Amino acid sequence: MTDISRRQLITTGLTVAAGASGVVVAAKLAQRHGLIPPDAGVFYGPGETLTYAAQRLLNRHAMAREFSRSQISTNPFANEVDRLGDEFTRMQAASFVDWKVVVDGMAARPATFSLAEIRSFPTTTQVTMIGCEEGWTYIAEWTGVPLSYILDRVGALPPVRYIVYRSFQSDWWESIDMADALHPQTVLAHRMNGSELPVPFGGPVRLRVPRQLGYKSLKYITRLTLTDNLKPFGKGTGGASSDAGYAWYAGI
Ligand SMILES: Nc1nc2c(c(=O)[nH]1)N[C@H]1C(S)=C(S)[C@@H](COP(=O)(O)O)O[C@H]1N2
Ligand SMILES: [Mo]
Repeated sequence: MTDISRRQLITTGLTVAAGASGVVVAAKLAQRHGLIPPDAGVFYGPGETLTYAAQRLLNRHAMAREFSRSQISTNPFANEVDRLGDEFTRMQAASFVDWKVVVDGMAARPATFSLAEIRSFPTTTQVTMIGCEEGWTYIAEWTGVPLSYILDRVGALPPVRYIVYRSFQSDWWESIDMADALHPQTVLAHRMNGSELPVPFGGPVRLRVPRQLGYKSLKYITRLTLTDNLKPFGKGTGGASSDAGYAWYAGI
């Protein structure tokens, strides 16, 4: 079954289960579980909310498809990024010894981790596909620290509902909810295909969110902020992409 027909089935199933006024009931259910995407009412109607809520309620633990090593793309396409600038070049020349990832917001023990510390944390490895909204995809092996490990380490407080993550490129920032943040395949990736993550692919460290489209897999991660409210960030829709009109929830 394709992802699209599977998604339609889940949405239909939720609507049927909810009865004749399915959409209304499902919307209430979604509200109760905090499953209204932050961009609802800006660019999306009840249909988008229902898809997001249906995925969240029924599909929360589903794994992104994993591939075998023989399926790894031989010529992966690194999407072009804007100029990273002199400070980045200087850090790159020094093997990113000065690279830091700040973890702040609703944490019992906010922390700043060096790249060396991040590399010393436990890792998982996945062979997954990344896909751009523009249509191209590639398969690669990513190794990284589960985001759940970082959240546990800093003592994420119970009200946290979203993780806002930021890039060295200040106009690139995104957020995910806790279902994705705690998902076992969501990792702070620092290796790709058995080597240190190359700069064109987001090195020294990128967030891999394989359950969502490529634009949620932010490169050059510098900061993770734990929050219960996305309104204070940017235009309040939860990310640079959603502020610009793309879906905040880019589930695949
Ligand atoms: N910091 C930063 N992160 C980014 C981007 C970017 O330009 N800058 N592009 C995004 C988009 S649109 C996609 S599709 C993926 C592309 O990942 P790739 O370069 O590994 O192909 O990275 C995402 N992360
Ligand atoms: Mo993209």
